Amino acid sequence: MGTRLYVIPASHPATTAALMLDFKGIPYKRTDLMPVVSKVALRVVGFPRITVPALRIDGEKVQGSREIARALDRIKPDPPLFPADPERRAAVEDAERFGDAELQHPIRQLLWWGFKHDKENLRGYSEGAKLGVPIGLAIKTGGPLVALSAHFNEAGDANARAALAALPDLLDRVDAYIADGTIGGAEPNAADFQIATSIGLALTLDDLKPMIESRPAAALAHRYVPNYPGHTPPILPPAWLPAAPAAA
Ligand SMILES: N[C@@H](CCC(=O)N[C@@H](CS)C(=O)NCC(=O)O)C(=O)O
Repeated sequence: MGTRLYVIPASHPATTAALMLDFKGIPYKRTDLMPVVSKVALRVVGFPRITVPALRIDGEKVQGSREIARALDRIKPDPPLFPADPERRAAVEDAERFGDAELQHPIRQLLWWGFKHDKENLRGYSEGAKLGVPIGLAIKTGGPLVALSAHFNEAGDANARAALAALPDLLDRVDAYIADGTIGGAEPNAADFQIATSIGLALTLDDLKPMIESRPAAALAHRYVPNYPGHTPPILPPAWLPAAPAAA
């Protein structure tokens, strides 16, 4: 049985799983799912949970970016996604957990807040995806799915604003992991792939770019996801955004 990765186009953890499969040199087929519809589709094909990434490999069903990292290392140990040294492994696992549990979601919420306010932006994020319907039609009729996704991701004004306010500290954490060598080293590890995709996705939002682009975090994203699909032109209320530094 072949390897198949189930994704939602431009999903950052799904991109993490794709990068890890490529790193391992494991060929796979990709199934693109529409948000919300994905929840039902994943259950129909036998996954226990309702989120992507979901991977079918060697007859096993593995779901979640962190679970997939461990399954791939078990199935094909070389090249490794985690260092052999226990202390270094613990540091990578800490950074990976941070990327999954703390960094992913605020960026997801800002993205869905943006789609809720202009669903036309979905087009770029779906580039190259095979959704079973023409993308123009999916966008035209996609209002209810966007509203539901924004709802499921709790991407209302208050949470989007809180996500934006949290971003500088989250980016400081990423820069600190790079500075102490946990990520950003010569060889990538699971935390590199986990974190780079969230930063890559954040960089597709013009409103977030100024907060990120001069940071080491941006270089990490350019290295691993140089062509992250999608673009959200300025859309957040200016009052939410940090003031631009005064001209000298
Ligand atoms: N922390 C999980 C995140 C999984 C997750 O929330 N994935 C989103 C896409 S980024 C999803 O499947 N959402 C379902 C939907 O939008 O309907 C992981 O890294 O695997």
